[in-house]
Amino acid sequence: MTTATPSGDPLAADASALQQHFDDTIASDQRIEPRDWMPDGYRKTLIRQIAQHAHSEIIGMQPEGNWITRAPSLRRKSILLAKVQDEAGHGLYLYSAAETLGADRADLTDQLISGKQKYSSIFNYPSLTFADVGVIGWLVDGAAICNQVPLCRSSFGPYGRAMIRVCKEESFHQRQGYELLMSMMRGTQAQRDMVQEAVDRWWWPALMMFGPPDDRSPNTEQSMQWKIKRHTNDELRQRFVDMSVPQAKALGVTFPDPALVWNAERGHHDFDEPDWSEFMAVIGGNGACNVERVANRRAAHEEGEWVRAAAVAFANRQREEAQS
Ligand code: FAQ
Repeated sequence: MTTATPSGDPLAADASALQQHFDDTIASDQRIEPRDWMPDGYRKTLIRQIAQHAHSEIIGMQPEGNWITRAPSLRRKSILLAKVQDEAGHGLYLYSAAETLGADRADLTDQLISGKQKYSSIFNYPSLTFADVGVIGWLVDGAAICNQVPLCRSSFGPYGRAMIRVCKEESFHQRQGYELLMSMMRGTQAQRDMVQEAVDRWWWPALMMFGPPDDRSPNTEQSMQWKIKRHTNDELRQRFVDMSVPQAKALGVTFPDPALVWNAERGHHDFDEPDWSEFMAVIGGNGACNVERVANRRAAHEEGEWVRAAAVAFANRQREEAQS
């Protein structure tokens, strides 16, 4: 029911009650659902983050997809096929979550293929050897899990719920990568060298996945207040480094960072800064594979036009038949 404010404006009273309800929901760790009122900035931030996340899953199929036809055994091929297919599923989940906020999926795709919306920097690096498949599973999915487990508690219901399933599947991906690397490390010297070389190339880009340092992250503070993000970029990067070091030791590889040492006082590993100028270049569209990744996505979209048209025609016919 509308109660007028002291100024007597019933609309202003409604707006402040809605804002109060939103603030209370966030403060008490309850979920905001699509039917609830939310501030425009909250909606905009979520659409941006969820769309970028969805685009990352879809573009993220390319580096590993590159190896499906060249996997060294039927077992590795079927595992890789299943993993890449999972990433497509994650993208579709996430586009659906964005749609609950009023975004249009076709519009989001247009923004991706026209270069207006971002996707994760990590997928703009080439996958040069089969060891990259293992390292992507271990480090890239490992970083994705580290970043996404807290997102299961994100304040927006559809996003948090989607993340639960996504994280379960990413955990499987991470283990398959680690198991593949473990097999290679038990193989020949050439295989071990191939793993180390892949680790050297992917380590720094994996650290960049967490985003810019906190003092250069324009969105973190507000996203933390809204409980969209639960930790800052630097906190999650540190968590990832700390969990990766013992895994690297068990595997028998090293990370290409002489500054990476245990700091007993902090109870964490110290490590060097990634090259942030490289990160800025990659997210600005100038990484090794940006042009190729977006061109492939655009071609797939255009070649799929007849499938979308057929699906719409089929749905229309079914509707007409149901009505007749
Ligand atoms: N790459 O203020 P912040 C995966 C942008 S899924 C590109 O810190 P925010 C699964 C950022 O968007 C990987 N752009 O931003 C898989 C913002 O841009 P804008 C994707 C980046 O949002 C595995 C600007 O810089 N995961 O790997 C990056 O608070 C294997 C300023 O940054 C997600 O999307 C970056 N790395 O924090 C698939 C998780 N970092 O629009 C296949 C959800 C930052 O203001 C194979 N997203 N930017 O110009 C998030 O958690 C957050 O959006 C962050 C960035 C942490 C990525």
